[in-house]
Amino acid sequence: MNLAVKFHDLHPTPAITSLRVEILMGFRAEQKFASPKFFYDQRGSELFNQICHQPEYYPTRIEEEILANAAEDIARIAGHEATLIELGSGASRKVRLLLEAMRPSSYLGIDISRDFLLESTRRLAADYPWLEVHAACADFSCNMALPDGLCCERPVGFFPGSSIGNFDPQDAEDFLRGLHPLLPTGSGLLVGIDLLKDKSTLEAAYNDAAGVTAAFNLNLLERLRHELNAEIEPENFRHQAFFNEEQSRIEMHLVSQLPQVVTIEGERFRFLEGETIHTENSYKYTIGNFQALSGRAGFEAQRCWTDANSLFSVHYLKR
Ligand code: AVI
Repeated sequence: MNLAVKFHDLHPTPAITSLRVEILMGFRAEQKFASPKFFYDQRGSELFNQICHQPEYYPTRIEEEILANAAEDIARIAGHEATLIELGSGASRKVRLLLEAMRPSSYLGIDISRDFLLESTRRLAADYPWLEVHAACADFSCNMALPDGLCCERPVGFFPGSSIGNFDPQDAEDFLRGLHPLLPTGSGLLVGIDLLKDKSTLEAAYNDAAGVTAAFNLNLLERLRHELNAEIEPENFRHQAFFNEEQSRIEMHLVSQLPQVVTIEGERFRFLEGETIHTENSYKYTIGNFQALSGRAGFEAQRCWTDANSLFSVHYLKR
């Protein structure tokens, strides 16, 4: 094990307990649903990483372009020697675009997928020997305190990828408010937000031709089979993603291809043909709508960077 990464297990067994409780609750609802945070087991995290390289999935490519162009500007506004805290750090790829310009004193990656987190923070520590690297396995959608022993004088939050778009707007506001203990008054938060745009570009991004997003969505059912001993056949479901204009969100569903009964932990769930499990919402904002939302949550908009086609935006907010 590379001791260069200081690992903090904030919740020893968060995922499995909440997986069981939350999946059963979601399957009992009239519109069956599952939280998108359950996509991210090891395989799901790998598939998400592949999604980010699909030609139709513009958010990653464009956000990286914005971050690379704005890195010096971001460093000027966020300052040097910060503790950079990445929420949902995944492959810890985008942060690399900021490290040389920002020269933070330490980095804390927080992610729900333990093995994936360890792998990516170890790589980061190896590539940036001057950086103190910490990793914490946690569900960042729950209120969280900093790990003991992490000195955090100048915290700067980093929440890229428009992951905040996976919360309903009210939950997004509550989530930002919940970051106050982590980011005290005066600290900064850098957030990536996908922007509202034409339906065809949005729908193509969630229906890539190579079928990676479909595999990512269906992998949730594999996870239920392996971790909850669910009797459920992934091939009896298909991926669906569409833009709901009224709600300004992409919705992802798993559509039952036939009338069927699935069993989870001995409980039976009946599906009609065409009935769906709603697995994800991905809200799309205008710059003004997002700034208003973050303002209500106690974060003041300081700067916003976007690309030439206004596909994506990166915001620096101040507490
Ligand atoms: C992580 N999150 C911001 C992605 C999104 O675009 O909502 C997850 C994703 N789902 C399907 N493709 C990507």
